[in-house]
Order: sequence, then C-alpha cells, then structure tokens
Amino acid sequence: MIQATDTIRRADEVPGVGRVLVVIPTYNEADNIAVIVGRVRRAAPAVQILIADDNSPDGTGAIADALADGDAHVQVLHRQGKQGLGAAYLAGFGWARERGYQAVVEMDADGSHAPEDLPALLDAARDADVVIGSRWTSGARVLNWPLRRLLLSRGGNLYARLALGMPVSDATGGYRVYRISALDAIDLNSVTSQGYSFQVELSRLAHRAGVRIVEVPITFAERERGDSKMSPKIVAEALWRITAWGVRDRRQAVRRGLHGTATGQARWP
Ligand SMILES: Nc1nc2c(ncn2[C@@H]2O[C@H](COP(=O)(O)OP(=O)(O)OP(=O)(O)O)[C@@H](O)[C@H]2O)c(=O)[nH]1
Ligand SMILES: [Mg+2]
Repeated sequence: MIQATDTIRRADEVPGVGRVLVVIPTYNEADNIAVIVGRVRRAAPAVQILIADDNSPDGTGAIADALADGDAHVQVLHRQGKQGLGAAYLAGFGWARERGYQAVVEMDADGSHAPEDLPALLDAARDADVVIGSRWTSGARVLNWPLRRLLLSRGGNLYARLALGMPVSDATGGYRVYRISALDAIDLNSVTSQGYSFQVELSRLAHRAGVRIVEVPITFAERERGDSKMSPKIVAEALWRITAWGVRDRRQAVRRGLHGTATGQARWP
C-alpha cells in the first residue's frame, strides 16, 4: 500500500523540481485550449494544468470545464472578467502556493509556446529558481512572425536590458518556470503590471532578489488560431513602466554610491 502511494506520488513529480503546475491564462481561446492541453499532457505527463479563464465570451471556460471533467490533471480557475494577463498569473501562482506545488510554469494558450519544449525547461529548473524560455538566445527559433513583431520584441528586449541592467536575452518572453521559493523571495504584492510588461516586471524583481535565473532556447511560433490580445495600450504600458523602473533603479544606485551597477547582478549566472 505504501509502495503504491509512493509510486503515484513520484509519477506526479518532476525529478529534481517536485510538483509542477502549468498555468495557462485564457481569454477567447476556444479554438486553442483543447489542442494545447493535449500537447502538454503528452509532452509532460507528470505536470498538472490550471486554466485561468477570465470569463471568455467565446465559451473557453466551458471547454476548459469539459477538459477538467475528463482528466484529473486539468483544473480550471474561473475569474470574473478580463483583468489582464498579469492578474491571471498572480491568481494562478497563489492557487499553486496554497496547494503545495513546488513550481509553476507560464504558458500561452495559443500554441506560441511549444509544450514539446517543456521537458527542457523543467530539466533546467533542477539547477535554477527561474527558467526563461528564450526566443533570442543561441539555438532558439522564431517561426512565422511578421517583421514588425520581430522588431518590437528585439527592440523591447534591448531597451529592457539597457534600462534595467539585466543580462537576460528575453525579458518580455512569457514561457517560464518559477520555483515557488523564488516567488516567495519576490514581493509579488508590489507587482503592478497588467499586460505583458508583467514578464519584464517579474524578470526585474527576480534579478533584484538575486535568485538563480537561466535561459533555455525555445522554438516560438506565431499563433495559428484566434485573435491576439496584444494592443498599442499593452506596448505603451511596457514602455513607460520600463522607463520608470530604469529611472528608479538609477536613482537608488546613485543614493547608494553605486552609480551604474544594478543590485543583485553579481549573482546572475
Ligand atoms: N485570463 C486572461 N488571459 C489573457 C488575458 N489577455 C491575454 N490572455 C491570454 O494570455 C496569453 C497570451 O495572449 P496573446 O494574445 O497570445 O498575446 P501575445 O502572445 O503577447 O500576442 P500574440 O503574439 O499576438 O499572440 C493567451 O493565452 C491569452 O488567451 C486576460 O486578460 N486574461
Ligand atoms: Mg500569443
């Protein structure tokens, strides 16, 4: 009996990491959610999946419920309305912490983040607190992205790196593993981002907390179905927030007599 329980427990753990919850935020992803859940289940059978749906008008929540009914590895967090990616992730992180998970994964529902890359990310998490799936490191590939999106991502990352002094190639990327202990080291209550500057904000906070961050090359593909939620408002939010953080960091560095260096940088691998 004890042996059987042990076997079940180990089957639901990722070696060297523990119990892992993949949080998939959704807003109008009815055409994508079943496909992505199926791919995650095949690529990483040990992980649990939480779909964090913001009451999508296209019925994504009901499809998610049906998936959860048929699979004990899938659960759904129904949220009241569209509150942004950052809020959905923070709710998912809290859900994971309350239930004793050791790590959470961020993954888009639209197929841009290949579940087939997840084993490599989890493998890297054995020796890291945060793993960033990077589009802009050696060995990564970006498929079918229009030039304007490529330029936006490269430009945004260059700006974030220069403004915030973070030696990370893809601070805006949203395919990540966080150990819960790393999230505990970050003051999540201070997070204010709503759109995809959430990813930059968490990169910055992790960097400042001095946790171990590694990047793993991924194959990123343009979404095939459904509509992007990217908007000029989301880009503008990222731009002004990065600028404000950069100014604040520099002021702090000056006050500490460390002009030009960022806190925690020496601990970055
Ligand atoms: N719960 C929730 N999920 C959201 C919200 N906004 C976006 N998402 C989800 O977040 C993920 C990323 O959104 P996308 O629209 O793909 O944004 P993006 O990847 O930056 O943009 P594209 O590259 O154009 O697809 C998807 O799974 C969305 O369904 C939101 O307000 N609430
Ligand atoms: Mg997308």
